[in-house]
Amino acid sequence: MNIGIVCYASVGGSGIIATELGKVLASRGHRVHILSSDTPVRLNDYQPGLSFHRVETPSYPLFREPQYLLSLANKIVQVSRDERLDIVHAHYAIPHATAGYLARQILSSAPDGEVPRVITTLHGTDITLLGADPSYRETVAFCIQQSDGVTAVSESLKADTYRALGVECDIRVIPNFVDCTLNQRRDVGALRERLAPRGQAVLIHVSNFRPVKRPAAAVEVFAKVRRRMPAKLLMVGDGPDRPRAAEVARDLGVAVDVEFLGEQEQVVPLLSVADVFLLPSEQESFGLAALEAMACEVPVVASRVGGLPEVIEDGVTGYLPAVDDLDGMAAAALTLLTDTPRRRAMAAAARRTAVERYSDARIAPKYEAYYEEVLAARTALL
Ligand code: GMT
Repeated sequence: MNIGIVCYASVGGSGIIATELGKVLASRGHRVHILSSDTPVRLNDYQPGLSFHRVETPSYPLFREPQYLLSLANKIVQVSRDERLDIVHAHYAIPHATAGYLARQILSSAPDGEVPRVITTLHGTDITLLGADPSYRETVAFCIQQSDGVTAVSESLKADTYRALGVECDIRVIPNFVDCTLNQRRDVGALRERLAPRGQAVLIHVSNFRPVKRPAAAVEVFAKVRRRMPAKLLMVGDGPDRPRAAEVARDLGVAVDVEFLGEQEQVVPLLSVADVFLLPSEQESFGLAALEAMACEVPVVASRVGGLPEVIEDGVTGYLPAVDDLDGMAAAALTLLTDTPRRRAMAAAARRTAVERYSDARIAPKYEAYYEEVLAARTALL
């Protein structure tokens, strides 16, 4: 198949999944075209069958806002014509579902033009935070509904979409995935020695430090753990809540044991150092960062929200206290850090879950089958 994938280039789960999907599909013989405003973070090496199309958005003194939706729709039209795309797969509804809809309308207005099918994958904040906002709601709902196919990354997000947007289309759940060959625990003794030189326990938080991720709460949980045992916290990522998280670390007197590492391209070595992953998010439709930790044998302590209970089995691959129960999260982390046999068993279960339920080899065929189904529905209409 010829597949166009539209995604964000910034650090974030939807762009990562879109790019990783492009790589897997190309390795399975499809021709994949990734469309974005910049090279996505995980699109680092040349791969046969995979190409990148930059969306340029010209500025003009009259505009106070960049006209990205227009330039993206235009680019989808061009790439669809040049590459004869069968599928345009929009990752994150805002504004990608709208750009896909516009492009399809433009293409179908041309006589004898080939019209690709538009599939939208909902990732989370495009529904729960932004899509439900009255400023966007009607347009987002309309464009999702107009897609030829819609997927959501968890049952929880599917339910949220029906509830928040009132759409009536069928939504297929295809969960996120992880490359379990690349994402596996490595021997990083020297790095661990450097980051935790006195044999301290190592906790880690990886996110884009937006308010919804609550990085400051991760520091609060850590401070409670630190009161009971020697430990270090690695804070990986960057974003608006980083200064607040650093301030909380100072206020709670644990700044010396909290390392802010900023955005990191190579997270696997850092996960390989860690004993526990902290994800105290306010909302999380899936929690890709948690899944990547699990693939690296790191049990997760996260809030019991959204799609996290679908990914993390409470008491088996991690712990899921209520979102405001920071004491519970600290107690769960302490259980893992002090009970080594239990931590090892949960680490192994976490890896097993990643391999058996969420490996790319297991999930990519689900997307292929869905593409085929959507294309077959078109053929039936002709
Ligand atoms: O909200 C973010 O932090 C980023 C966002 C994205 O699209 O990049 O993440 C959402 O999509 C990820 C990939 O499907 C999910 O793993 C995250 O759980 C989801 N974030 C939220 O629901 C808050």
